[in-house]
Amino acid sequence: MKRERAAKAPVRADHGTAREWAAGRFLEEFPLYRVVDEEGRLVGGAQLELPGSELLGLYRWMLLGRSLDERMITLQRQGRIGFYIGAIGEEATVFGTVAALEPQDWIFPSYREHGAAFMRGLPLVTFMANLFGNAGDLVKGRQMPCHESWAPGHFVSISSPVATQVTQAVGAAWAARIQGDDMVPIAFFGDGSTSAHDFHTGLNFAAVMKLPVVFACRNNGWAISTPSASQTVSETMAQKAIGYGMRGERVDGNDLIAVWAATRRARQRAAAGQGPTLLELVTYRMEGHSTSDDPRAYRPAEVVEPWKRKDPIKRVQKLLEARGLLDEAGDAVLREEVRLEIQAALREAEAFPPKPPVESLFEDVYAEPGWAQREQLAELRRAMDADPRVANPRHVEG
Ligand SMILES: Cc1ncc(C[n+]2csc(CCOP(=O)(O)OP(=O)(O)O)c2C)c(N)n1
Ligand SMILES: [Mg+2]
Repeated sequence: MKRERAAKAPVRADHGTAREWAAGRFLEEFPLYRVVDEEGRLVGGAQLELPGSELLGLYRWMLLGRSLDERMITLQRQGRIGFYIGAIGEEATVFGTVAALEPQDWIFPSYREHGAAFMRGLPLVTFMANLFGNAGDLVKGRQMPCHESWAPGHFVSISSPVATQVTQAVGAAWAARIQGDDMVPIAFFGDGSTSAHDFHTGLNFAAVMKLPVVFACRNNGWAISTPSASQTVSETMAQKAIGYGMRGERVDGNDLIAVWAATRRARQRAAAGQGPTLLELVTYRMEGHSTSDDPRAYRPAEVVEPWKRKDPIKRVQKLLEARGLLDEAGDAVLREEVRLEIQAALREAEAFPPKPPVESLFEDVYAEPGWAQREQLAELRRAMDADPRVANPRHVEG
């Protein structure tokens, strides 16, 4: 009986009528904002407002982000770490946004924005120690791997529950308003996250209260195996802003300069008391959702092909070359620098003891451990001394 039901085609809503009604009107209302085309040329009269040195710096960050993602995926395949989730192909959405913020602005990341933490000073070694869950892990194994946090850089913990970042950032914006702080938080989330209730609750509240906050929706086409066309009938994500009465902008998410300029506008509006902005950053998830996913199960390889030509890193490279800021030799130097930086960090991160000390299990609950924690720790130590399998469940006698 069960098998019969599974064999049937899934029930799908008929989106025809809604799509006919929309028929391009929102694409017109929310044109894709772009500054640099795929060949690295400025689009129709656009000005490059970002100074050359900053652009070169951002290019290096993007190279680092890509190279790190590739290396960490390999590490997972080698069995040296358990899990990784990165942003291959989406680098412009991470580095372009954060570059446009002020240092005091809090970042509420989803799970692909590691690059934002690095820009705010998180050492690569500390990031990697979290991947290993070893003694160098700042959160002492209490988070998932690849879920770093970096309070000194105003970077809230990476969190997997989707869209929770939206309501959290809205709360932070409200607090900033009450305290009179010049602080504009940014919330990162994906296209799939726009179906979660936190997205709607957060956007509505932010608009009603005219809060200083930026919503960065990375529309990478997929929510694990669900394509965005099955996620929503809206032609764009940006148009969802209309329903809440806020400004929406659709941006080429593979164009670093467009992302930077749109974020800067949104930040300026927020800081000037003009309320929140929903940015739709149109990009593409080039790899699987995470190392736990195999996109070959649901996505033909051909659909990825056109996006290879839109690579955000190649685009900046071409722009830099056209402006005489980079040549082949300079590019090779940068890539080698980044490779060595990652290699050195990896060596250092792997050298930490494999586990945080056992007493860390009882820390961070109270300012000072109480009698109960002290007794539990003593009991655990006795048990560990009596039987090595307590400390290392994989320990085999003999
Ligand atoms: C509240 C909640 N529901 C479901 C999930 C399971 N889940 C993990 S990732 C994901 C897809 C999210 O897609 P999207 O928002 O487009 O982000 P992307 O992975 O593409 O960056 C889902 C549904 C979750 N993490 N949290
Ligand atoms: Mg997505």
